Amino acid sequence: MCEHAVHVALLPNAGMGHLIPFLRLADLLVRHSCRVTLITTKSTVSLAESELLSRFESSFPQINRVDFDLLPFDPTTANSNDPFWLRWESVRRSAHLLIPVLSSISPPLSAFVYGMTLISPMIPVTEALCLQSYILFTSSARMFSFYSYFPSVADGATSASDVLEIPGISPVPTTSIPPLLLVPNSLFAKIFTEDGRKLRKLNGVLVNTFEELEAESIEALKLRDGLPPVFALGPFMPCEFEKLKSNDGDADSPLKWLNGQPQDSVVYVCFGSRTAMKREQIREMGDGLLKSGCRFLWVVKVKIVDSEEEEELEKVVGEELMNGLKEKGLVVKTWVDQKAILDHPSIGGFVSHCGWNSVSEAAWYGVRVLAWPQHGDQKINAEVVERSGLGMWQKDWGWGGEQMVKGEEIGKANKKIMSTESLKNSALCVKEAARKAVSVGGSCEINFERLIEEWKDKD
Ligand code: UDP
Ligand code: G50
Repeated sequence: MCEHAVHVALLPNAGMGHLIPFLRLADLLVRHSCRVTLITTKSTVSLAESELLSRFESSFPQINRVDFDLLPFDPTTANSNDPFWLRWESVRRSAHLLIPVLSSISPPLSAFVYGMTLISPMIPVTEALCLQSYILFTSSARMFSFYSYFPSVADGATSASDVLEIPGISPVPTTSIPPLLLVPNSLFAKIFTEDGRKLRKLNGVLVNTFEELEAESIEALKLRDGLPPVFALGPFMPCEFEKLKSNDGDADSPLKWLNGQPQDSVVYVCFGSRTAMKREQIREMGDGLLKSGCRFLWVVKVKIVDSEEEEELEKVVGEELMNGLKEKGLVVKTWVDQKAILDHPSIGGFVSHCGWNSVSEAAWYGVRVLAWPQHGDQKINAEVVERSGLGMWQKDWGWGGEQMVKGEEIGKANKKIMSTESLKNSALCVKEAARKAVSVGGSCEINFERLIEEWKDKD
């Protein structure tokens, strides 16, 4: 690699939903001849993260890995039971420790790209070092539109109504607003608003999206005053290093099981890396899968962090239901290789919480989605799913845990996504557009070159 190559440091937030897109970005940067330094905390919150990092490290020996030593845990600032939130908070508190770390990286950095929840603490760091400051926004451009507009909502600039009018995009129903933002004085709302006000201090925002999936939001962001340039670099492609090794030989390996199923016959059910469902809802889901009459591959999650997953599936799902389920499908509680599953010809539909990585992967593989947003940004992402033709959204199910959705209804909705030909075709059109975006001369390539030129100019 030449001495003057662009050198970028990456600092992902905790959680697979953040780490995965950061590592895919690292892969993209390397393929564009950039030098990459990856900054990570010594220990990760979940086992899935540390395993992925070690696979990544073996695939990219040329990538420089730097440890970020956090300040000791301070129980007085603990404000949540969610281990990922606790980690985010402690990374924010430790941000200033990065000043000597970043300044000693050699060759000197052209830019620093960090996670979207770290804006306020990282700006003084990059200012102190005169370093170009970028975030990777790991959700949709629609969510970024909402995020960047939200401070004016918090200031009371908009009147109470059923929808939020954001310039240039279709209105966001107030029922789609992340619930934590509506909790008075919540720390989440405070950080979200405080950071949102500082966006103009950034040099740019990178988003894993593409024109054909989110034309409306991407266009609107170009026209909004007071925002840094937004680079739509997606879709980020699933990478080789993500491939799981240990499970491949297992008798119940999902991929082996899928090999025995007819084409386009299986519904894949998975709610991402950190969304646990209540037991009663898990049982209704099982009942629904049976009632749908479809084949299915169901990843059950009862705890937020993987390593805590100790309980027998029979106990969680119920023995009787579990026996019935075994006839028509496969139920697992381990981490699965989602990209390989979505790529499998037997998969027809995807019941998803609409975490943005899952939406982006469904788009990449052209798998139609039944959206069941559970919390956070997921309803706003589900709006993208619906509008783009990637899938359908059963809006009356509400947020996860808001109401008990009965098996009967889940069964009906599953049948519908599997049997609606127009949905199948529109999801395949999204796939075609996704592939076009990353092809030579596509939008991903064009925007990436623009970004790298910007970094070179400022070197
Ligand atoms: N994922 C996976 N196996 C699992 C669960 C999740 O590979 O068993 C991956 C999935 O492919 C996606 C990421 O983990 O890339 C989850 O990110 P997403 O944004 O969909 O949801 P989050 O976990 O952040 O809620
Ligand atoms: C996770 C979550 C709730 C939630 C979100 C999550 C988002 C994403 C956007 O990712 O809304 C975002 C979150 C925090 C932030 C900036 C941007 O500081 O559990 O709402």
